[in-house]
Amino acid sequence: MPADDRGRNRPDENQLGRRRFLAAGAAAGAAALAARTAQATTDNKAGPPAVPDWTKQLGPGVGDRPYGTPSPFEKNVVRRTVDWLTASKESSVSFTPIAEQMGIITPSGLHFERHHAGRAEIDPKQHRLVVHGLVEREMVFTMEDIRRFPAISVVRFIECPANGGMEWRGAQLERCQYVRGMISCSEWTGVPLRTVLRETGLKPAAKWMLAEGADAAAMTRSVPIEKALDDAMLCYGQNGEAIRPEQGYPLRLLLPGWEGNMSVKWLRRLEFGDQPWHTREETSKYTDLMPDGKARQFTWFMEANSVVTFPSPERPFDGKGFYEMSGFAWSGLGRVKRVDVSLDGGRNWQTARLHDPVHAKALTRWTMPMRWNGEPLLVMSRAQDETGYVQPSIAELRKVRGTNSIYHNNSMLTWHVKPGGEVENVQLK
Ligand SMILES: Nc1nc2c(c(=O)[nH]1)N[C@H]1C(S)=C(S)[C@@H](COP(=O)(O)O)O[C@H]1N2
Ligand SMILES: [Mo]
Repeated sequence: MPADDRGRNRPDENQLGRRRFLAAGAAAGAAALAARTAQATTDNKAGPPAVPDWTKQLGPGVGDRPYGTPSPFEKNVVRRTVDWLTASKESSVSFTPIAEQMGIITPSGLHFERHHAGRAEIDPKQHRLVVHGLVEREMVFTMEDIRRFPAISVVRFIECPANGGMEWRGAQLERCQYVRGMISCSEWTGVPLRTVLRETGLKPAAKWMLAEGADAAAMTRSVPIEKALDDAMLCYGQNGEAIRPEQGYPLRLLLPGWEGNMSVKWLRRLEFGDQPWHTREETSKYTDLMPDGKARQFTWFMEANSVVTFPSPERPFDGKGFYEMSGFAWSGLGRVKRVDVSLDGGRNWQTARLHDPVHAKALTRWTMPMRWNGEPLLVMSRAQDETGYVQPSIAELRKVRGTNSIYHNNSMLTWHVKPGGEVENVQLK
C-alpha cells in the first residue's frame, strides 16, 4: 500500500482542547506536541507568518468550474476495485472510501457501484416505466409523469448483501473500504411507490411485484407486495441533484433497508403477480448456502452492522495521545439504538456516543474519545438496533451459517492496532 494511500490522521489539538490534554496529565504527550508544533512552524513555508503564493496572486475566477470537484489534494479519496474479485469490469463492484467519509451522507461521486452488465446510459426523454400484470389499469409513465407526483426526500443507505462476503473464512482485505465499503448513504428524492400504485390500482390477487432494470442485465427481483406498499420509492434524485448514472439515472427503485440488489437501477418495468418469479438473482445468486447444503431464499433484510473507520487499516494512529475513535453503524430494520466499542477484543465494552441525526435505515455516526499509550489493541464495534437485535461475532454467525455463504456477513470486525500505530484486519476465534 503506497504511503500516501494511508490517509494518516493526526490528533487535532483544537478539537480535544489543550487544557484537557494537560489536565489528563499527558505531560510527555504535550511536550511532544509542542515540539511538533515548533517543527511545523520552521518547516512550513506557507503558514503564518510566511505569505504563501496563493495569497500573492488572484485565483481562478467564478465560473471557472461550472460543476465543482474536490480539491486535487483529496485525490486518494476515491472508489476502489479489487482486481481478483470479479471476472470483468462490466459485472463488478467498486467500494466507497468509508474511512474518509465525513458525516453520514456519501458524496454521490463516491457511492459504491455494483453493475451486472455495465452502467446503462439512458436518455430520460426516451425512458419509460411500464406497470402491468395484476393492476386495474396498465400504465406507461414518462419521467415527466413521475416527477409530477408529490415528492419526498429520505436519508437511507444502500448496502450490497455481499458486503463483507469475502471474509466468511478469515480476514483477508487490508482496508475497511474493501471489508465494509459496499455501503453508501444518500438523501434520495422521489415518489412513494404506493402513490403511483393508486393510479394503476391493484387487483386483490396481487401479492408480488417484479422490478426490472433497463440495463443489459435486465436485472429482475421479486418484491412482496407489503414492501411495495410500505416504504418503497421511485427515486430520481440523489443528494440534491438528479440520481447519478452509476446509481440508476434516470429512475431507480429504492427498498430501504433491504438487500441493495433489490433496489433495481434504471427501472423500466413493474409487473404484479400472485407469486414470486424465482429469477436468477433470487435463486442462483443472493441466496445463503447453509451448513446442511440447503440455501435460504428471500433473506431481504440487511441486519444491524457497524465498522470502526478510525483507527482502521487506512487510517492508523500517528503517535501516542488522545484520539476520537469514529465509525458507522446501521440497520435495515430501523434506527441504531446503541453502539458499544471494545479495545481488548471483546472483553470490556464502552458505549459510544451516537451523533444526530439518527435516521432509520441510514448510516449513523458514532464516536468515542480514547487515549492510546502505544499498547496493542483489538478494536471492535457492536451495533444494536431498535428491535433489540445485537450484531453477532463471526464465531456466533458461523455457528448458524457455516462458511459456505457469500451474503449477509454482518459480523463484528476486529482491528489489531500494533505498537507502531499500524492497523491490521484480523479475526478472533
Ligand atoms: N438494473 C440493475 N439494478 C441493480 C444492479 C444491476 O446490475 N442492474 N445491481 C444491484 C446490486 S447487486 C446492488 S448491491 C445495487 C448497487 O447499487 P449502487 O450501484 O447504486 O451502489 O444495485 C442493484 N440494482
Ligand atoms: Mo449487490
